[in-house]
Amino acid sequence: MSLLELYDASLLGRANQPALECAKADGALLSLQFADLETRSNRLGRLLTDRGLRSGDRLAFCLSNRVEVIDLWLACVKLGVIVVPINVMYKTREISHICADASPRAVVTTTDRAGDFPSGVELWDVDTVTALAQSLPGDRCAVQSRADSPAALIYTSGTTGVAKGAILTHGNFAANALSLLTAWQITPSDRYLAALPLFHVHGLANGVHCWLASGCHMRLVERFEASRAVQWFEEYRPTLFFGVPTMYVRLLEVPVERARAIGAQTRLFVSGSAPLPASVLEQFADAFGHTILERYGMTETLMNVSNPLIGERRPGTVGRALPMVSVEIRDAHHRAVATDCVGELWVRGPNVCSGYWQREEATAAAFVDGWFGTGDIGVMSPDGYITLQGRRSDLIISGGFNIYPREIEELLTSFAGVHEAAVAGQPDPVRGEVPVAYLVCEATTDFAAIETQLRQELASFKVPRAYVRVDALPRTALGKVQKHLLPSRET
Ligand code: MLC
Ligand code: AMP
Repeated sequence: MSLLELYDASLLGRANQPALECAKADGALLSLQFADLETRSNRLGRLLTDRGLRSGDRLAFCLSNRVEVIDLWLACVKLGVIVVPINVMYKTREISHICADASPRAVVTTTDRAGDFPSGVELWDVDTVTALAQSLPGDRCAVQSRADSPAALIYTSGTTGVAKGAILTHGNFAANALSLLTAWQITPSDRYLAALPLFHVHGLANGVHCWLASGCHMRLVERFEASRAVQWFEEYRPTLFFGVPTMYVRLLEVPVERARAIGAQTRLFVSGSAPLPASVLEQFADAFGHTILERYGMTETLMNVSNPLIGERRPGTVGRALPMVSVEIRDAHHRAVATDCVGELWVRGPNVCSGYWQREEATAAAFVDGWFGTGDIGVMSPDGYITLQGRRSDLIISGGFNIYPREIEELLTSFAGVHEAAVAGQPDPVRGEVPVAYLVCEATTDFAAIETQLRQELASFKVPRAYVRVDALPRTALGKVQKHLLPSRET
């Protein structure tokens, strides 16, 4: 099945229903029906075809949330073109790696970002592309994709710190959408407030797909801003909100009476991408009158596990396996462990990616007999609820964005005078964790200079919040750094 057939229930079946609203450049609200999205993406599809893009080619985008990302996604799905989202916060170094690895035909972006791209990468200005497409025919031109046709390469890192493109197929996105629609009972009468970035699977595979597959209404905002969130909730009156824990922490600042009123009009608040602290769940329930529904997924697998819509949302757990998804907790020898015993989560189902782009070894290492090893450690209760307890690999999640310490450590040790470096996550009440760098270095090492350089090479959320000079890194007899023994520190 092509994703297009799933979307057609709304694109064609609900053509004259309101579909989407978002702010235009002048601040006025742009309202579109599903038929408008169909026409806009057909026109863009013509332009992409005229520019030589064909099924299987890659096209990247590096954009904040805006309607053109939706146009681009729909046009590419229709043409079988593989979309490569790039995090807008990435700097030249990070972008260069993705462009070299995915070799997109072009990157759709804004002119102010041109300096962040390596030479040789073709850049298309989003406004120019949109304006040119407007004069092209609006009738549909689509190829037949299959469930196993790649729809997107979404970059995510392993322990090596080198980002790999997870190949997500039409079938992966379709299965994920159908699973969530069923589990969370999303219907055309829902109203979804979309504040998650569309360059990650939480915003794209869950948000956009629950919207398109249900034919509900979506309000798209450029990015989550705590100071504007109350206004969005009060004006738009969403029934659905998906967020990372940091967004819920920010929403706790909403005055209690307004929080109650927002809670009364909202049907479902979902959290994922990082652990939701039990204290936030409790405080949110007190203020908004809702127990946030926590679920668990990852880029490579989309959504695996969810607390139930109806039934017990058990605090501290991520719930039970979603429809169509098999989850097993295994020991290091791939044997399933008993309930209440700790092990690694392995998953299998139509939601799991087909592998990593042009990385046969990494793909082979990730799968055993069709099961995908998530690297997440947890336990399953006798009634199937899963509690996550950590990760097999070194990962910091800050505000829902993943940070691989190894990437930062390699940069740090490239500075003159830095002999050894370890980057560890330090608890943070808002972002969950923030990175802190521990350095074995010369007395003359200038942390300010290191920070300036890192800011040019890394997305801001990866830049350490503090630098700590240590005499030596605590290591095991085998030389592995014991990060839990590093001194904690006020940032
Ligand atoms: C954050 N920043 C952005 C941005 N979001 N910059 C540009 N575009 C965006 N969309 C930058 C800010 O400029 C700032 O930079 C820093 O991040 C913090 O911003 P803030 O305004 O202080 O926001 P805050 O209230 O802390 O909230 C941050 C946040 C953001 C929640 C809005 O962290 C966010 O959007 N997180 C979502 C991540 C996500 O979608 N993850 C899903 C991955 S998929 P500076 O320079 O001040 O640091 C996955 C699988 C799964 O994990 O299970 O879902
Ligand atoms: P990403 O690589 O960005 O897709 O991040 C996926 C990782 O986020 C998972 O492997 C988990 O470690 C983490 N994650 C996602 N959802 C949750 C959750 N609800 N609680 C804890 N960790 C989560």
